[in-house]
Amino acid sequence: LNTQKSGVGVGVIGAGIMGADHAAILSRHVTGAHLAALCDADSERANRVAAECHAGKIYKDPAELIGEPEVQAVVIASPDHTHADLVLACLEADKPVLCEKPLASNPGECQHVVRAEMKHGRRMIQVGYMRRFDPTYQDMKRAMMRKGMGRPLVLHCIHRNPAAPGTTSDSVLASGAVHEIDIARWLLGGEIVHAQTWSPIPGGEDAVRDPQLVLLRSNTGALITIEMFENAGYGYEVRAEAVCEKGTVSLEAPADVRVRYAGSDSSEYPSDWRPRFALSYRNQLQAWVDGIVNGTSCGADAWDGYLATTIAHACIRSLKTGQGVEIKAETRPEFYR
Ligand code: ISE
Repeated sequence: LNTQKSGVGVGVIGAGIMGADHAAILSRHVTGAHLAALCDADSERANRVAAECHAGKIYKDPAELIGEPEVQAVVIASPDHTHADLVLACLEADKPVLCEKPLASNPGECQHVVRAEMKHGRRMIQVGYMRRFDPTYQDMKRAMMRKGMGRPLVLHCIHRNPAAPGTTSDSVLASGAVHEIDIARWLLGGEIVHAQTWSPIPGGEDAVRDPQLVLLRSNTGALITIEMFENAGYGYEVRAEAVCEKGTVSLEAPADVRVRYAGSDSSEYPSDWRPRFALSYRNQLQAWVDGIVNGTSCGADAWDGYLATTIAHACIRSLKTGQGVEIKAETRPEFYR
């Protein structure tokens, strides 16, 4: 456990599943930083996580954590609708921030954050699209780019959770499918210009339309399918397959242990995403801290966060209207190149 108060002082906002995970990673696995403070509206939860992770200070109010002099950089892991205001407060305080996905609740708020960062004049924001730091996705990208593989034509993505309490038809896309949207942009290059969404669950006042199937088209001509199922019941599973001109590259659900017994062959699925992406979260936090120390940036930036949310909202519109939705391909601003 890193109980030394050396390196970058990091404050974590939110002590829920992800906040607790980030706090634990910071205190156990990240070098060059320490967990300076933790904040949650629920004091009991904050106290418990702070004790487990040796957080220096505990706050209820995120504004106080952001203002704390020992906090030099901030991780935001509070509910999605709070992200934009908290990121803006970090910019205001001139503190680098790693914000859990999505960057904000809607494209307009994301745009506001992007403008504020550009006005600030220095790159301060990383968005927690941690799959970019996952060794298997990195291997997949390398394999897709190998000489002779040819152009990627189709990318199939499957993303299933055993259960996601509070799922809404919108959150399946705005909170779940955003991961696929981001990783598809990262794997394929190019920009997504068209979205269409379907669900086998008919729409209706209280209907939670889960699962959903999304078809995206990139301006490279590539097609992307996303099957998003938040309440699939059996376990956590993420898979992908890229179909290129001369071959395919597939990312299987890694199963570490396989049991052959009594005439059957079985393996287990994790009960949520943390074991599957444990290394990604560690690598992401380490790279973020290294970037702060070296003055460089990495991972998904605020522009990527804006695009992921914009595309997810086009998917939401398509689900509601039953029509395909065109997405304007925007040029990445100079500031984010
Ligand atoms: C969850 O909301 C997340 O954000 C995780 O990163 C993702 O992998 C998981 O499937 C989602 O339910």
